Amino acid sequence: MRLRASHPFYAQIRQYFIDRIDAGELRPGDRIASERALAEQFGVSRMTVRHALNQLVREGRLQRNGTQGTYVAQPKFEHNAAVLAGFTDAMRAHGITPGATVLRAELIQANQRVARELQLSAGDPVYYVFRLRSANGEPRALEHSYFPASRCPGIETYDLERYSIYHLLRDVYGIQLSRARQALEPTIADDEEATLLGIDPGAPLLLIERTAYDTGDEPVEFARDLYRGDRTRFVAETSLVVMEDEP
Ligand code: 16G
Repeated sequence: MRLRASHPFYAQIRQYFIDRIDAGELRPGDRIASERALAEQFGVSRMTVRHALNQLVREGRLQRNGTQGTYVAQPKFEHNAAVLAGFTDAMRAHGITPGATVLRAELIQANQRVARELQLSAGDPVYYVFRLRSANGEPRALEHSYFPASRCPGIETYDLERYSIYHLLRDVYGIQLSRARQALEPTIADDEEATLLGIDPGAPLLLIERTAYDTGDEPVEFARDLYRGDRTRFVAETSLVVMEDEP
């Protein structure tokens, strides 16, 4: 492929890989030629090649395997944003083994934001659970979840690496979730988040905030979850809402 002088070289190399992946000429698991070989092929510096490859890795098109090389990544996991499911159930539904590492699980006082979401007063007791979630052993998301202490006393004493919190809410506390309000926005990983998720600081993350309600329409969870942008897509099916009074 001849690069055009009018466009940044790294952007053209990035597009070249995107086109070949989308066309199915490069398939998940295929190994990408070395930086040196690509630099020669395109007649550019290795720095320029690396710039393009780094961007493709951040976007989840390519994946690095330690020092062994760079490969075409598996397609991103699609979370159905229109279905209220916990991480465990969402993964199992796709034959993926979910994992959890508990980083914190403690009784704290709700701050203003958490209190507002859970319809409590600031300072009221809430359980805070901070977990690293994995899919088939690969880090996927960081979950900060808050539950009103009065609804699930002692939840922190359960082994939250083994049990799904949504299953505990249902089976131990008799809480039936019925709906959730979710907001999705982009953010980037800070140093700590990057280390935990095994990505570079500054890599894209999807922040999803969820307030989940039970069948009595009382909020039972407020969560701030950070999903790896290179491995995750949120998909929601919509249908046309016909507006009355519109011409
Ligand atoms: C999901 C929820 C999170 C909940 C968790 C429970 C989203 C965006 N977040 O990650 O709010 O705490 O599931 O998972 O869906 P568990 O049942 O596996 O513990």
